[in-house]
Amino acid sequence: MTLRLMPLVGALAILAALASCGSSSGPAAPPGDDGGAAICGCTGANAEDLTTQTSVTVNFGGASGLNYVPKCILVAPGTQVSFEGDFATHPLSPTEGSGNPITHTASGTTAAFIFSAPGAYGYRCDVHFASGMCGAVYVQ
Ligand SMILES: [Cu+2]
Repeated sequence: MTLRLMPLVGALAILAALASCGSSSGPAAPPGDDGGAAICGCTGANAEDLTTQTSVTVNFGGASGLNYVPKCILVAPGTQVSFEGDFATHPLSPTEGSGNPITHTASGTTAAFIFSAPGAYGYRCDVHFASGMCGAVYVQ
């Protein structure tokens, strides 16, 4: 009986060893190591790290002036980013980033977008971007 179980025990030990090997992965790329150019002065490296939050609010216009606050953010995949301000005065448009979840918004005072895929996504105010009214969302 004992002898018959020996091959099974050995197989299990090998499987356990393989499983532990499979769990290792390469070092994570540092924030901002996206290989791309800065977006509106933002890089992943200078972005505000909000990866512990599942939803983030970016304010613009009003008390924030011709700015998005916070302008450069780093969030985890699946995070909802809500823009709050007057879109009629500050129409929002996506810029950089393929699959950018931001859609053109020119009315209302709040719009929320889910950032599912890792990447670097830019946006701007159509009226004031020349004055630096733009920002970026890094997802990692
Ligand atoms: Cu504006």
